[in-house]
Amino acid sequence: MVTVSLLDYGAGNVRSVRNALSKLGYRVVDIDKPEQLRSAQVVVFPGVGSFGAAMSFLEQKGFLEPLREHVRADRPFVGICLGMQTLFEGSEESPGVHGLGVLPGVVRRFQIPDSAHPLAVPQIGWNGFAPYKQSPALAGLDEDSCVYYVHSYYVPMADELHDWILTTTTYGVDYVSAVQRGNVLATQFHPEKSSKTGLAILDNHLRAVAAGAAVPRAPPALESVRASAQTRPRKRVVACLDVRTNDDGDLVVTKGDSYNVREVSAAAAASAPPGGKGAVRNLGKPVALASRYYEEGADEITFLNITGFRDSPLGDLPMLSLLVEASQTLFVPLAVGGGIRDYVDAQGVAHSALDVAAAYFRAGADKVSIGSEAVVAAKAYWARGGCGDGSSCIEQIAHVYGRQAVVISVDPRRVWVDAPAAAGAHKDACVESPQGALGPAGERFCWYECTVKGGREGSDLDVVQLARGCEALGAGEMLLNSIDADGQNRGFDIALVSQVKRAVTVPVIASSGAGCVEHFSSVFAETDVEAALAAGIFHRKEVSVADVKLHLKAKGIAYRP
Ligand code: 1PR
Repeated sequence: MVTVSLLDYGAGNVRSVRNALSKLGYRVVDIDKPEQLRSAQVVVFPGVGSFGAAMSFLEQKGFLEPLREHVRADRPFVGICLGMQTLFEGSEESPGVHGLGVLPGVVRRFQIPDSAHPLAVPQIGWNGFAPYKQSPALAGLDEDSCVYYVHSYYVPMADELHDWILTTTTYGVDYVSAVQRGNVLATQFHPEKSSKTGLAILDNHLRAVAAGAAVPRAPPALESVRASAQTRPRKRVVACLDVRTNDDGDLVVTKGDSYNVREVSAAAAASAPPGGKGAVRNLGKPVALASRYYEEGADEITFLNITGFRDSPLGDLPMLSLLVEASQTLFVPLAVGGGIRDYVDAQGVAHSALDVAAAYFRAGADKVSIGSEAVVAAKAYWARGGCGDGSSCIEQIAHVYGRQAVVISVDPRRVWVDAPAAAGAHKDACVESPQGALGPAGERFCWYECTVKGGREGSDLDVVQLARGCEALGAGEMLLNSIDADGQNRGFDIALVSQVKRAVTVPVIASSGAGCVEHFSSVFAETDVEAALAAGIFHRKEVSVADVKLHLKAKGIAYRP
């Protein structure tokens, strides 16, 4: 059995790399000392966080020289994401910080989106990889294969990299998405999050290394390094599981209508005690449902602890054990939300939002989504005149884990007005008759108020203010729900989605209201969102994730097969 030594410095989700390697049958041990690195059979370095933080970790632990020697000596190595970038001389992410310098060149930042470069930064999602040369690592993969990327910085094409480049990818620019020479492989994408394709790349390389046969075929004759073929980012289909305990204390996936998750049928009302409520709807067990969505081809899975605002987030719900279990078998990105905030537990011990997020990352989450606290943070940001002060949970989590790990879960509700002027400070954020709807008194305009505590309380913040404020504080993505559209099966609120998408440069996930496959193609055709999420139709088996993919294919929308 091959033993793989993992260079884990505790930032972000390294559990998934461990899980992927174990699933493939490798023995995984941790590297804690430079001597272990020197004697390691195979080293895997899944860098997470920022370039500067990764380099300072390597330096403090005395790993810089042993790692350089390991790669220069062509000993078996897999670098992932930042684990690839640190091989270079430096990065625009951390000016002045030296990389390992075993490969020439400096890592660059993607352009901030503008009309010439409309793609969101960070790149979060699935994209292709075009082989620049043939390698055992890519054996058996077809040309439509996709892998998962999460990054704001990239390795530019350069002639000096000619004999290193393994694959190239297009995201506004053509860049180097994997390098390989002999036993050393490093990928910008996350194989451990790239479903069966990613696991195949890891396994292919490690098997080839063990057989002494990892050497790729020679690259094409050098004229000037050019991308091998253009690739396309794919629209993501996300399955969401709202999780809570029911009245019997069981952890269940539930689903509401406009956020009411209790039965409201006449029969349920009749059986409820006087003044009581219908039972919490139970649509299944979280990990079993998530596994079904993974097999059906979900590009990402989101778990929301929908009562996290009122309970002790880490104590009252077994979200952590749920993540630990899910990440053992689901090799796509996992997001978790609910209760990311400072709190004091039943024993009087204080926990910060960063502690909660850290526990989620260690348990297997790739991203955390912040709801109620994001409203608090954005209000404070605007109250300071549009400045951060480092104290918000968004800033703190983004600082340690990177902005791509911080999603804002927005819970907006329509506020109807006769005319934009009646919306006061929100007049510029008014839209007319979203999806042809009118207010209860026939009002033609509305703005979207951000709510907290799962819609139980309103705020004087509109979605544009929330999205812009949170982006400025360091959020990397918006998960845009709609209390009005939730569970209605009438389609996404396109006016809302367009408004938020126009307001930010980070990726946006449209959520709430999907009732059929056509709603997915509409939201992708009518807005620029990167992803669309659904819950109810998947849980009730009215539509499968695979049905959505087939429909996107028929409509010519780029999707992950
Ligand atoms: O405020 O940071 O503790 O986070 C609480 C989280 O729980 C937020 O992400 C919030 O959106 C979520 N949440 C709170 N209450 C509810 C509820 O339903 N009563 N669920 C809730 C939000 C919306 C989506 C749903 C889509 C798609 N549910 O999760 O999956 O609307 O549904 P559909 O396709 O069936 O229409 P914090």
